[in-house]
Amino acid sequence: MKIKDAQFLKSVFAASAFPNLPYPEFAFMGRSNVGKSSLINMLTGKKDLVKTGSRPGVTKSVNFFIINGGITFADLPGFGYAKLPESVREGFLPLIKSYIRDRDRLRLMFMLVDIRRVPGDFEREMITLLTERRVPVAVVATKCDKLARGGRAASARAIANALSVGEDSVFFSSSKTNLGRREMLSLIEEFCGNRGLD
Ligand SMILES: Nc1nc2c(ncn2[C@@H]2O[C@H](COP(=O)(O)OP(=O)(O)OP(=O)(O)O)[C@@H](O)[C@H]2O)c(=O)[nH]1
Ligand SMILES: [Mg+2]
Repeated sequence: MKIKDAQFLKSVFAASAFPNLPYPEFAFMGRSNVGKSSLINMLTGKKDLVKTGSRPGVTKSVNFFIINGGITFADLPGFGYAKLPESVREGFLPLIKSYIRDRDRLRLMFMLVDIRRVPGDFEREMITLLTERRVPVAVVATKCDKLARGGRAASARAIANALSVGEDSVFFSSSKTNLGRREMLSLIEEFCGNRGLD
C-alpha cells in the first residue's frame, strides 16, 4: 500500500481520553529509545510527523495518527529505559496496559526490539497480554543499520527465541535506510482488509 496522507490526531495521557475511531488500528510499542516514533516517520514518509529524540522518554503519551483518512496508527510511550529512575521507567506501564485492554479495533501490534539487544521480561509480559486479547504481534528488529549485515540473522534468532516466536516473523528495519518499509506496509494492508487503502 502507499501512504498518501498522514495526519496527527491527538496526544492522550489517560485511558479515558482514547479517541473513538471507526478505523482499523495499528500500534507501535517497545522500550524507550528503540525507535518507535522514527519508524512511524519512516513508514509514513513524513520525517517530522512524530517527534523523535536521542534521549529516552521523548514520547510521553499515546499519540494517534490518521493514515489515508481510514487507518489509525498509535505511537506508544517507551518503557523501561535502564538509566532512568524506576518511577519514570515504569510510569507509562498503566497507560500502555489500558491501551492493549481497551482498543477493540487494534488489528496488529508492532513490537520493536533493538537488533543489538535481547528482549526481556517487559516484551514477554506485553506479548502475553496481547495474546490474551488475541491481538497479533509483529516483532520488528530496529536500527539494523548499526549492525553488519552478516550479524543480523543470529540476532534475529536470539530475539525470536527470547520471545518464543518464529524466526521468520522478525522484521528487519532501519529508519535511516528504509529497510523493512515495504514489508511492513504490506502487512498493514493485509491486516486492514479492504478498508482505508485509497
Ligand atoms: N541508526 C539508527 N538510529 C535510529 C533508528 N531509529 C531510531 N533511531 C534513533 O534512536 C533515537 C530514538 O528514536 P525514537 O524514534 O525517538 O525512539 P522511541 O522509541 O520513539 O523513543 P521514546 O519515545 O523515548 O520511547 C533517535 O536518536 C533516533 O534518531 C534507526 O533505524 N537507525
Ligand atoms: Mg517516541
